[in-house]
Amino acid sequence: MDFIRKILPMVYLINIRYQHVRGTSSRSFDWLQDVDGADRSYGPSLLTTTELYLVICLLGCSNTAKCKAATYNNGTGECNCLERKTGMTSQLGNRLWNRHFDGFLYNAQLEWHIGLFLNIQKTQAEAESFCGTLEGRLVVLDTDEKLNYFTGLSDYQAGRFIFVGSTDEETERSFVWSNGANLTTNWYTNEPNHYRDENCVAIYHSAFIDISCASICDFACEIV
Ligand SMILES: [Ca+2]
Ligand SMILES: [Ca+2]
Repeated sequence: MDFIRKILPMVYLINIRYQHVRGTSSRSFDWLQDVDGADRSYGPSLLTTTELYLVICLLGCSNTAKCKAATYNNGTGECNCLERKTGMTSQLGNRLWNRHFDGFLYNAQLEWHIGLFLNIQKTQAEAESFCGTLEGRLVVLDTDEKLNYFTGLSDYQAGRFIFVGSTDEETERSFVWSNGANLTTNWYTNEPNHYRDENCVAIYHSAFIDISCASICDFACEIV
C-alpha cells in the first residue's frame, strides 16, 4: 500500500485521462492487463516514464472495485478501466507491467532495455526486422555510458561481430545512428575503412567497424 500512497498523488501531476474512448496514433500502443496480474512492488525509481504511467493507470483502475482490467495508450495518454477481465493479456503490455522483456536486460539508470542475441545470426536487415517484431530496434550505442554498459555485459564476447543500429547508407562515409545521432568515435583501429559495400556497423572488441550489411552476424536490440 505504501507504493500506492506514494504514486497515486502523481496521477494528478501527469496527463493520464481515464475515459472510454481509445485514441489512435501511429506510434502508440494499447497496453492491456488484468488488474490482478500487476506487480505493485516496483518503486517509481525503477520504472521508465512510460512504465510509470502504465502502472499508475493500472493501479488507478484497480482502486475501483468494478475494474478488472485496464488498457493504456502510450500515444494519447488515455487510460481505460475495464469492468471485466479480458481473459487475455497483450504480450508486450504484460512485459511492460512486469518490467521483464524475454531475453532483455534492464538498466534502470539509463532506463534502457537491451537484448544481446548471439545464437541467431542474421543480416543487418533481418536483425533490424527481428528487433522490430519485439517493438524495438537495433541497439543504439551513442553514449560512452551505453557503450561501456553494453561491453561490460556478462554475455558480451569481444571477438564476435555484433550488428548495432548505425549505417552510412544514406551518405557514404557519414555514419548515423537510427535515432539520428552521428557516429564519430570509438572506432576500431583503421576503421571505418569503407571497403566496398561496408555500410553497416558492428561492434567488435568494444569498438565499431563498418561491415557489409549482408554479413551474417550476432546483433543486439533495444526496446524503444
Ligand atoms: Ca560505407
Ligand atoms: Ca570495415
